[in-house]
Formats: sequence, structure tokens, C-alpha cells
Amino acid sequence: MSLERGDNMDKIYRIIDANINRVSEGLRVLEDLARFYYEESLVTEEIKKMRHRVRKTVSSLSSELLGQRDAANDLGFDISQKNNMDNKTNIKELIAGNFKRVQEGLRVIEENLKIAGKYEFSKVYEMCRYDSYTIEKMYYAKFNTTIKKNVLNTDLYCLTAEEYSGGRNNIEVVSEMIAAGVEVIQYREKDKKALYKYEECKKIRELTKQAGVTFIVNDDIDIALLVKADGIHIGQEDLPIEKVRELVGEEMIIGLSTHSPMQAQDAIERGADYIGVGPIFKTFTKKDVCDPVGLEYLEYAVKSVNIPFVAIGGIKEHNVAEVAKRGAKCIAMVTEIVGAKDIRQKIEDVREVIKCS
Ligand code: 3NM
Repeated sequence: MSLERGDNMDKIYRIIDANINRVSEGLRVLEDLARFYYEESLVTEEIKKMRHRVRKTVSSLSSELLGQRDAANDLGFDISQKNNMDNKTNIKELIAGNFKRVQEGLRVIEENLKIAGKYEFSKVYEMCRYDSYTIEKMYYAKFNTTIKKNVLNTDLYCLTAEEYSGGRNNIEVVSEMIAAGVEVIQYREKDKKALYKYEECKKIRELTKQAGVTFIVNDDIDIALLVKADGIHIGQEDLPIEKVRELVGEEMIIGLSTHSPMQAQDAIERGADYIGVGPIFKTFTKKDVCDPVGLEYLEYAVKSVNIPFVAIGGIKEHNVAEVAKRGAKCIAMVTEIVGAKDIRQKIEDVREVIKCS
């Protein structure tokens, strides 16, 4: 034991006890998310093991620890009740907050056990802390896969095209899309200079972030990275997917336009997170695109493409039912939406047709 004069062992035990509870509770939150939300057995198992280790390691000290528990007089309770610093608005924040709680708590236990002369125990908590970093990585990998798997779990995917927007700018158009409840928006501007595209994307990132809308940037990997977009969308003649992945990392969604079953399979093998399937009908919006591939390629995609895909090209309110009836779950439209007099109304009408198809 290495107490100096004035050190108060009871208070050290009180800190250890409080932090064992803090860590165990944080681990329980993470364990239940892994178990019931992600249904991920390996991560659940690892967290459970750690939770038991956190309690068991100091079981021989249980009377000292319990003896010092005094939750009713804990200053922290009052402080926490009076502020909302611990508020979380989404699962990602919940996960990050609880890993922080666990890691900080483990550090506190580790340091205080040294003061209490329990060096061996302290090393166990140090190991737990390092293990928690590894588990956190596993957790985020799982989290990303889930986000990506669900990226197109929505009926309508909207893209910008200022030249067809009836005099409105992209920010106005995107604001209307968001107000109408669109969940995926792609910024697509072929002819603007980088500076203007960057400025617009920065603004759109703010708007989409506030609204929880997925934001994808077309072509410009640098802009997507700079504004922290959720995804990048590329075409067949852009950089190879593997190289794009090297640049953007694992977290960013990569979408690729495809126009045939062969391109679809190639995109899947090379790691696309979703593909565009089109053009379904004749379109004048994309200048260099091939002739329509019709509904045949869509039917192939419905049967054989095992990653998310979005039908695109020449789709309008009057023909969207055909596309939806063939099994497309997510449908992209450019001019039909941005060119509409009343964008919100158009979105509502199109969605109604999709829903009833
Ligand atoms: N990609 P509209 S077709 C951006 O087939 C784009 O990959 C396509 O515009 C593809 O809805 C297209 O106005 C343009 O026809 C779609």
C-alpha cells in the first residue's frame, strides 16, 4: 500500500466503486445495442465478457467498495440533472458516448487502484481499456455496414440540376426536397467551377446534416471529402472504385452508375456500396449516357443484384408506376422534380404513385 499522509482510502474506494458502476452500465448499453439492434453475436459476446471481468476482478474488495457507496449524496447526480450535455440524438452518438464513458471509467479505476495498492488489479483494467478500443473498432465496422446496407431504404432519390430548375438555385431546390421529406440527395453539377460547387456542397451538407438526410456528391471526390458528405457517386469512366476507396476510406458510401448486368456484377465485386441502374427510359439530362436499357436491366437487378440499387433515367410521374411495379424500391429523378413548379407537391404526388404501385 502506498498511501501518503492525508490520502483517504475510503474516498479512493468510493471513486473505484462509482466507476465500476459507470463502466458496467456503459458496457450494458453497448451490449444491448449489439445484441438487439445489430444482432451481432461476436461483439455482444466480447462486451459481455468484459462486463463480467470489470465486476469480478475486484470482487474480493466488494465490502470496501459497497461500504463507500453513497449515491444519494453524489454531487454528479445534481449536476447531470441540471444540464443536457449527455443528450444523444442518434445511435452513433449513443455508441460513441458509451465507449467514451467506458474508457474514461476504466482509466479512473486503473489509476485509483494503483493508489489503493492494488497494482495487479489495475493492470487488468488497463487491459480492458485496450480491449475496448478494439471492440469499438469492431462496433463501427458493423455500424457502417448497417448504414450502407440501408442507404437506399427509401422510395425517392433526388438529384440537383440547376439548369433545369426553372430559375431556382440548388440551395432553394434542396431546401424544398428536404422539406418534402426526401431522404437521399445527390449534388450533381457538371459545368460549374470547383469553387462554386464546393460552396454549394458546404451549404447543402449543413442542411442535410440538420435534417438527417444522406448527402452524396457526384464525381468530385475532393469536395465530398472536404464537406464530409456521406457518399460519392461515380460513373464508369471515372477513377476505379478501388482507387476511390483508397482516397475516401471505408466509411464513405460509394455509388456507381451501371448500364448492364456485367457492369453491375463488376461493381459489386469491386466494392461499390450501391449502384445506379439505368437509364431506364430516354433521358436528356445526362449528356454522355448510353441509350435506354429499358426495364429489362431493371428486372435483372431486382432478381440478381444483392447490394442496394436505384433505378434512374427518364423516370417521371407518368411512368414511375411501371418502374415500381417491376420491383424497384428506390427510384431516382432529376428533371421531374427540380423542374416542377411546386417541388413539394410533385414529390408528394410521385411518392403516392410509388406507394400505390
Ligand atoms: N444517370 P432524369 S441517367 C444522372 O443511367 C443520370 O446512370 C443516369 O435524369 C444513368 O431523371 C441520369 O431527368 C439522368 O431523366 C436522369
